[in-house]
Amino acid sequence: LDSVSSESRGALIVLEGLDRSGKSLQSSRLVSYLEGSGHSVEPWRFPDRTTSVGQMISSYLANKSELDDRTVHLLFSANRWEKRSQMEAKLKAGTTLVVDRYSYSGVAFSSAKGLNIEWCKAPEIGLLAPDLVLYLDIPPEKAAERGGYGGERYEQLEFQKKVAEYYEVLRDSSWKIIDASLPIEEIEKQLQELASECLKECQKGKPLSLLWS
Ligand code: T5A
Ligand code: NA
Repeated sequence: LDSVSSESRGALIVLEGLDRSGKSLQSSRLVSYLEGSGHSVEPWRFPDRTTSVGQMISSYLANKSELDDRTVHLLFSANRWEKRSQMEAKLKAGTTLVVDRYSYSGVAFSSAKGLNIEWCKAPEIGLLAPDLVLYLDIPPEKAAERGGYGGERYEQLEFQKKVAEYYEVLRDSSWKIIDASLPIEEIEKQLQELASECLKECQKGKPLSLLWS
């Protein structure tokens, strides 16, 4: 007999949404919830600003450096590729990853600048596909009213409206759309239910797949 692992893999759960839609807040709450339910889980985020590629991105986002649009796009993508093998190893070892932004941010933000969407998707091909994308849906005007908005390069209303349009184009069957203007606790509850369902599917043996399919 094949020694098929009886241990189930972790789930790749991604949070997406406009700037200030509540992704970071809900990611950390979801991680706490899953930990509390006895799962092995880690919070991840992109851009991962701790790597040298991530530092270039961070300086660009803070308007401390200028970079060509395509160059920045490829850096964001490279930042995911440099973490890919670690990501796969964690998932296969049974750890669930709750990831704050992923390839959908990469494509939506760069397309909103006017880059061709197929060109933007190309470098993401072969990265791990999320099992579940939790999209925090908020009107751009409402997000703009929230704390801290306006600090970084992309935090401008007109630009965020374009990003929202591209997010809509990118939706696929792994997406769940959550009304992000609801109270924090209500959103939290919905995410807990959706994540729990997703974990069950993964435990039943749902295979990992790759972008974009
Ligand atoms: N980007 C990213 C690309 O262009 N390409 C890529 O490939 C990737 C990965 C940095 C930028 O990079 C771009 C996208 C971004 O513009 P980031 O580091 O994730 O990305 O951005 P941050 O500035 O850290 O985070 P965001 O602006 O996206 O905010 P969040 O995480 O969505 O929102 P959060 O949780 O910090 O909440 C914002 C505020 O709202 C309140 C919170 O308390 C907080 O004050 N809030 C609520 N208020 C009322 N009701 C609710 N339900 C609330 N939920 C949260
Ligand atoms: Na955030």
